[in-house]
Amino acid sequence: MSLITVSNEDRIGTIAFNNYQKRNALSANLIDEVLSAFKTMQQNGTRAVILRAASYEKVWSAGHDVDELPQADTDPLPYDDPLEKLLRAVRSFPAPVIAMVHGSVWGGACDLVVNCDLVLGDETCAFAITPAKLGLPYNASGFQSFLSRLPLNIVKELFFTANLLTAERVEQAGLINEIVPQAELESRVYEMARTIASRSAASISVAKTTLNMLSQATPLSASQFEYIHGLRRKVYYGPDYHEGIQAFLEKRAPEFRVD
Ligand code: KFV
Repeated sequence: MSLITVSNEDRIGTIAFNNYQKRNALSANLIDEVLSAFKTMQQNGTRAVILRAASYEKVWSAGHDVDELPQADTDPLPYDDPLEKLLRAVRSFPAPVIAMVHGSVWGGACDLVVNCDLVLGDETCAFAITPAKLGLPYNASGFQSFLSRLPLNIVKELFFTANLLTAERVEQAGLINEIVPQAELESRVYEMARTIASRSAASISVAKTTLNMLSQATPLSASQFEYIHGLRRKVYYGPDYHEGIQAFLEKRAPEFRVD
């Protein structure tokens, strides 16, 4: 059974997560379906894509499928991880991708939202980034995406507390373009997509590529990158990551060592 629904009308594509049983977790299978939908939409000359959940529920997406994370001693977020492939597909799609968010957004799904070009949410939307609950070392490209969108202190609050940030706070911080009342969310998102579709596709495509490159530009040297990667390696080989994943799988709170 399909884990997403896909539609396309007037060159506006819609990709909707449809696996609420698993809180729309971003499993490899779900991501495969999304990647294939993006490919078809690119071939069809789609002018804007809306990424949403199929129905209005409490959770928009629970993020990376934790069951598919390695349990220890392996980089949990390598370059070829399905989530990383999805983020690159959103960034490289030649037309804008708009996230339409009702409900809570967790972990890697927050990364997905900040990689979308535009984000509209309603008063129920809230964002939590939870690697500190899993003892997981987040990757540099992920931090960079958050930093290109949010002030450093907000990124730190999200990563250090793993608490949900409410709609009002994420709007103030600039993570989303606009909070819209729930009853108007869908019409506002599709209206924005129609406006984009009426403008020059060539102009928008080059604007997206250039803005993404400029906002991701970084002076990090190769040796600094390797230093960071070495720090990450210590964490995913260490006891916190092992304990964090086990605790999630056993549905209990993690007990991280305090020494
Ligand atoms: N991965 C795998 N399974 C998940 C999942 C996830 N991220 N989130 C939920 N599930 C499963 C859960 O195990 C349960 O399965 C079902 O979905 C419903 O979840 O076989 P089961 O027992 O039916 P519940 O019962 O927990 O749902 P609810 O009470 O509505 O709570 C929703 C929510 C989202 C608050 C809770 O499920 C939750 O805290 N999920 C984990 C959220 C999270 O920490 N996500 C970040 C994952 S790590 C990540 O994305 C990355 C990239 N990272 O670096 O850390």
